[in-house]
Amino acid sequence: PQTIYLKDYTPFGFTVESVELTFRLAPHATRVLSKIRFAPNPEATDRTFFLHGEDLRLISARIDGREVNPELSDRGLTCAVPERAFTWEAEVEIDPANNTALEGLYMSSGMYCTQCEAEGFRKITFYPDRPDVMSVFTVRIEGDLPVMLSNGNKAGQGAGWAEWHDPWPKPAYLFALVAGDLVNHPDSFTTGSGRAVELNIWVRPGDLHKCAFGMEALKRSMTWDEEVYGREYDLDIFNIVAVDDFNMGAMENNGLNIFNSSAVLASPETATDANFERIEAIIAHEYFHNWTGNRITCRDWFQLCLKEGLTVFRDAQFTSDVRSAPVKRIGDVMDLRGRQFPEDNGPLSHPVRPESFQEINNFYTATVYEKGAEVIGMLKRLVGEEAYYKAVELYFERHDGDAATIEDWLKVFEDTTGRDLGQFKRWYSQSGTPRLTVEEAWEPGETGAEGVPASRPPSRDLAAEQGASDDSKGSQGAPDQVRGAAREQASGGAAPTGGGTYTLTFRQETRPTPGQEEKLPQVIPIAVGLLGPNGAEVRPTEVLEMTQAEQSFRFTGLATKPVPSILRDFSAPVVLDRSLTSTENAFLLAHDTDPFNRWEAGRNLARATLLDMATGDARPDGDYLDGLTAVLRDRGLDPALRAQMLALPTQSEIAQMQHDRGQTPDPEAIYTAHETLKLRMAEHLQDLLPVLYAENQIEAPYRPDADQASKRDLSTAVLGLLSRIDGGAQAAQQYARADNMTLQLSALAGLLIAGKGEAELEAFQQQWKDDRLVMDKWFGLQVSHAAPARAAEVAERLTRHPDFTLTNPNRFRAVLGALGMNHAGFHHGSGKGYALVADKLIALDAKNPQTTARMCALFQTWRRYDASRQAHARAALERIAATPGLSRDTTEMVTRMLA
Ligand code: HT7
Ligand code: ZN
Repeated sequence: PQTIYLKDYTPFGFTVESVELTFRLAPHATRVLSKIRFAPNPEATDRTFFLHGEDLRLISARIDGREVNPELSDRGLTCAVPERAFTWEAEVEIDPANNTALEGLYMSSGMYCTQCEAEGFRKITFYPDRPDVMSVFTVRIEGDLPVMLSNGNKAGQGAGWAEWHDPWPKPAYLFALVAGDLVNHPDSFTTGSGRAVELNIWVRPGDLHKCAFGMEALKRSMTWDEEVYGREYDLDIFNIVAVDDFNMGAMENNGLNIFNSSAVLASPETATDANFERIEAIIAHEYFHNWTGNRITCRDWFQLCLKEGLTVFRDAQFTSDVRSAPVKRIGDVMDLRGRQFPEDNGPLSHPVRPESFQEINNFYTATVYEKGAEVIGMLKRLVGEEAYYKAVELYFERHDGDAATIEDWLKVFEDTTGRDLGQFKRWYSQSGTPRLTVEEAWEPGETGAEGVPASRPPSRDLAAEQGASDDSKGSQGAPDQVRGAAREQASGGAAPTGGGTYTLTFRQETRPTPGQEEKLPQVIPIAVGLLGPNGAEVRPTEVLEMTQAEQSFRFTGLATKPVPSILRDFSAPVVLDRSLTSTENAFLLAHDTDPFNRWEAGRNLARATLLDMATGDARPDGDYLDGLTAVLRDRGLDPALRAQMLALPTQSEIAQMQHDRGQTPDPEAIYTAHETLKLRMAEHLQDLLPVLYAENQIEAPYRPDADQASKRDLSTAVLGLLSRIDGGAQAAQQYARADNMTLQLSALAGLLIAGKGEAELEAFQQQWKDDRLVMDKWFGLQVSHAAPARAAEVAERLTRHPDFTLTNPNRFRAVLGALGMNHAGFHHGSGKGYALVADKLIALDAKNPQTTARMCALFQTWRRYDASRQAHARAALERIAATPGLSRDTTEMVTRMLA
């Protein structure tokens, strides 16, 4: 397969002035007529007229009305064209009903729908299918279907036809069409400048009761983007459509967002609190793309993080504003560590802006999205809140209507702040997770605390020996909300001052990653606060700007040796390699004013305990259990935060830590340690658990808001532990009275934890057999709760269930994805987990390469394990690689993992 390089970018030889498309819909023989006005592009030198096109049957082609005979290949066509503007017309035939790849125009549950990002439009008609070719589209849809939608505003409709016109020039990847027997949940929104916008969520008739929450989330997102970023919606209508068969979460097509049903449909009876929160975030994400992605798009696919990193960052800001900021931050960091860190430190490692690819669909990754968002967060921290919004304003002003690059993005920050972001740019080009080590030094003042006048505030210098002593740099980052709160709490008592100096010396190192042996120092914003020995904060958070491989920062004027709280709010996507004693962690768990680091301290204790337990028969650390008890008792703490404190590091996180320390993880031992620790926790907390459970029951009718969800989060976490010591009694009671899916599912999980639940599983199936989204939960739950030795067997049995199908990615992920996430089950010593996943991926690849390739990543950590497991995993990967006719997508993934 061909490799495409960022460095080879050249503009297309022609501009596209307008696009007119006519669709004559028929399941197996849809005709697509295109009329495209091309003109020579003055900015290009290469005038080769190549149009992408795949799986198309060309019926006819004309230039300026005259029949032409283009040269066809399996990737597209070339044709001789005039050296002036001309009109290209083509008619092609496609087969949506047989399109199981879910790219281009396909059918799902009887409706037509499209997915064009990244390169799906070329399966609809011949076109320069690249993001820097933008044009105005007019679309006519002909067919015998009640609802026929496309991008932009409605231009007309009659019996058997509808016309749409999108006034905003867009690349082909944002084209969309939907047609089917759909019903709508309507609403409206008035923009800040007073324009009325018609809003609709379109669904299959039986799903109309599941739209209300999504609609409210949409309106909240529209308001938020106006208030926070000053961005108004720009069309007369905004349509969302729910589709059952969909490769990812949702797609931001101009004015016609298409959603995986799981990312928009929700009712209290069928969706959990986590589902509601995810829906709110995805609706916001797709809506925010209207400006960061659509109005300003990407010059080429290497710039994907320009729209995705920024939009993930924006949706996280939104969630933090409408829910709890610390809970959101902790959740995002867990996700980053669980998905992005293994990617960044394994065979699939690539920079936030990759420099080459074979199949772009393989680069919609945690690195591009989540690390890409972290990079924006660091930029904001470094330049400060005010400068950040000023720079983004300039970005919108300067680049509206452009297909832009990361260089354009960084330039607006350089122009507004006067900073040189040359070194910062390494975050975009250097792969791998930097590892930060820290050493501390304390020099007491000669006369101790009393020697310094109280009027002299403690201060911090950049150590002189580093040659850079611009003290203002470290305080450029304006406090964000979390740090503001920390400062307020600290002001309860005057900070004791003295003559002591405290020095933190950091070292950064990034290990080699595929294709990058040498790493250069990166700019790392390290948010630090200092606590006094009694737990009071003596220095509020400030952002230290590390730019060198090794760098010291000095804090002067301190009365006593402080306890540092480092990398507050997870201020950079790095591994902080700092071995604290359990007493120090317990101190931070009890006193840190930064909610993230307080959680992290508890997490450190849990990690240390699990590592000990996985390598010997050590007992749980007493400091951990006592600290946890104190936190759980603290009624002033958000219940959701307490639930996060109660959650253990995942088994794969422990495996990752062992691997980082040069040990070979044993999944069985880690599983046993995990199970044992949960049991010990339940025993230790046995008096408190029923109290917490009772305190967090809700009498009021179900609402998916943060207040209620937070209480249910804690009662769910508590029930999980309780089920280990009460034989599932509480879970059985909860199951019997549950009137919403959050309670029903957590009760079912509790029963499975207690080794019960057979009857309830059957009842659940009977109750929900007609609801695909709920049945996905039923499939997934059984696999994720299966004991390691049985997980592959359970998954295999479920793949023989009559409702299992390869054509629905949600169902495939529910079973095989859940097996991949069952750490000890997937990595079971028998190799059965690997073999089953390989079998199913081989079968899926023939139908849906995109989902197959994404799910191949389950194997990315295979080299961490022992020789026998490695042999099983290698055999599975080699079997996939050797499959005749394997897709380009999957070939690239397995090749990278086997390299
Ligand atoms: N921009 C979209 C990314 C995407 C996608 C979505 C659905 C199906 C296939 C897809 N390929 C790429 C989604 C987003 O980031 O918002
Ligand atoms: Zn996105």
